[in-house]
Amino acid sequence: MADPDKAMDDAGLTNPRVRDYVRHWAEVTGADRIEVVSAADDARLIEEALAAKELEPAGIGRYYSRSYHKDTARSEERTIVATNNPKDKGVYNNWRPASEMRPLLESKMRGALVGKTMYVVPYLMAPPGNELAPWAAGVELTDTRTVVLHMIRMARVGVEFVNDLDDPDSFVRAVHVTGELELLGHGTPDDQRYFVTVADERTILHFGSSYGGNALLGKIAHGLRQGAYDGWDSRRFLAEQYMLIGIHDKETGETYHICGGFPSASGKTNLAMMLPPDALGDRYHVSFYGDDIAWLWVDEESGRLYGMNPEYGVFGVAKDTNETTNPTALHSVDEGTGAIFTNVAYNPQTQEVWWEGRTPEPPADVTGWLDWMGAPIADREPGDTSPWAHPNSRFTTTLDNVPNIAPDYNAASGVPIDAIIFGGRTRDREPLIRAISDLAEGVYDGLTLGAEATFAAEGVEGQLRYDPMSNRPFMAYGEGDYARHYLDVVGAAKELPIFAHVNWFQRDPEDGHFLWPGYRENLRPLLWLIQLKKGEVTGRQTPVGIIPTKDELLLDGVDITPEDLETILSIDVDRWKQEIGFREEHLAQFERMPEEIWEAHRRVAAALDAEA
Ligand code: OXD
Ligand code: MN
Repeated sequence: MADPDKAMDDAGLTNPRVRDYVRHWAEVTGADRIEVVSAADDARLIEEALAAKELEPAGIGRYYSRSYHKDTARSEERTIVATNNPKDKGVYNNWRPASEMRPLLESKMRGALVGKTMYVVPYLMAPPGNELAPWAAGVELTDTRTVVLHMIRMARVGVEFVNDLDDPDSFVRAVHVTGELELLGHGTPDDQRYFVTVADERTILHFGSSYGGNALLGKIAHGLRQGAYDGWDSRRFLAEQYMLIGIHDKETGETYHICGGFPSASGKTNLAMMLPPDALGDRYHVSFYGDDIAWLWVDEESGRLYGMNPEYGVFGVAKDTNETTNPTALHSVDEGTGAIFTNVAYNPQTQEVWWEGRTPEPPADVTGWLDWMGAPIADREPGDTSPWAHPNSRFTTTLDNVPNIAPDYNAASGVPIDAIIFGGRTRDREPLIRAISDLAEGVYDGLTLGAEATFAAEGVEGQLRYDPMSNRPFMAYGEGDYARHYLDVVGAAKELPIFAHVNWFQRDPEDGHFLWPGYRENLRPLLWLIQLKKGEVTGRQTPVGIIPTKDELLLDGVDITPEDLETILSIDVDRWKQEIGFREEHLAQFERMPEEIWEAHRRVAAALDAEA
């Protein structure tokens, strides 16, 4: 058995409540060794991980890791929010009683670290000194060194973030035990994996995975689920799966901040890392704050809505990241950045990595290349076209490696939010952008956000898989209460942000081509949105929001036909009426949906009827 007190003394971990917690779990898990980690341990831990073959070199100052082949993604069906109050049950949060989950997880974790090291990772999910920092401290206990290395990249890590808390008890207790991955019955009726947030006890207990989305507990479990619950419980803030960017106008010297949610595979990371199109680059600069999480609150002094990215890094999907889609991401994982790649294809002879969409064709010379499971590509049967990299393969890198990181990303104050945008992946109906200035209509729009089902078999043709605010997998409490809280937090701002819905993915019904070129050009509708908020343009009112006129969009240098432009700036009233029916069913599932949201729904429906 380890000596937790000695390990904590040596590391200068003084918070008495943290010490109690570490002692408790050292005893439960039976860990042989305890190691308290800070960011300064990174180089040593990297060396140890290389020596143990948990990592392999991917060029100078970059690393490669491979996970167990069934452990490559978040598992939504195994993810549970537990509390002591059955009223917290929602449609999406997979609620269970805390009294059932806590003992179950303790029993799974009991004795699980005999012969192993328990790493103690104190972290902060906020810029230091931020107004929400009291909800941002946590201590992850994990048995996996590569999880520690990811946490050091994704969160601020060190004992200084928990030693001097105003309330020494106000940290999230986040316990991660990987378990014997081969024996967990992935996807069978006897699945042993449990990813539980006991939200009203501020305790996260994750058993059965070392994949980032399940194992980096600061990120999704604390940064989203626990953060959302705390924000509601305290009535102070929102924790959202949003990207956050700044747009700087070099001519006027002003900077605008936009945050927003996009369901998976709708281009959120690419948007967050966007460069301005060449024609606008002299005037505008886009800066990156974050690609995945924003916490939002009203700043008391200015009365404005503020936002910050609680994370310290990017855990991005590698697939389709290339010079066109996201050159910024490629530079953020250059040699020397300390980036870690997971489940991409790897060539141990040349130390190169590759993933689908990195280049149009895979490397022509397959010598030495291994697919994400470690199988040589050269041994494949002719005609085997299975991907070299896992579709959810990832890169992990810290924020300051991102070339256009905002200069004030670490500022305690956070930044004022000018606009909140939602964007799905929709092949028809949704115009390029529609702006909404009414709060309830904006929140209603977020609640009815969705993405097209990927395969027709998954749903009715033309019907979305709804993903309210892109938070469906992270909802911590009931959706009606969530809507109420969203209205209250944002509604308390003296100057409301403008809302908008964007869609980069409309297609031609005949030949399927994308009507809008996307990527860097996406800055143009966002600039229009800012101009609209400032009263510099008026747009055209439609039943579902204000859309730009052709002349208002800065279109110099854009490759688009007049017909395609016409389509993405118009509203298909019949398709929208069909959508209203789907929305009604979607919203009706949720208890306690505020009347303001239903009124917004009826207003939009009536405006569409009047249009017909
Ligand atoms: C996610 C992620 O799974 O950000 O959404 O990794
Ligand atoms: Mn995400």
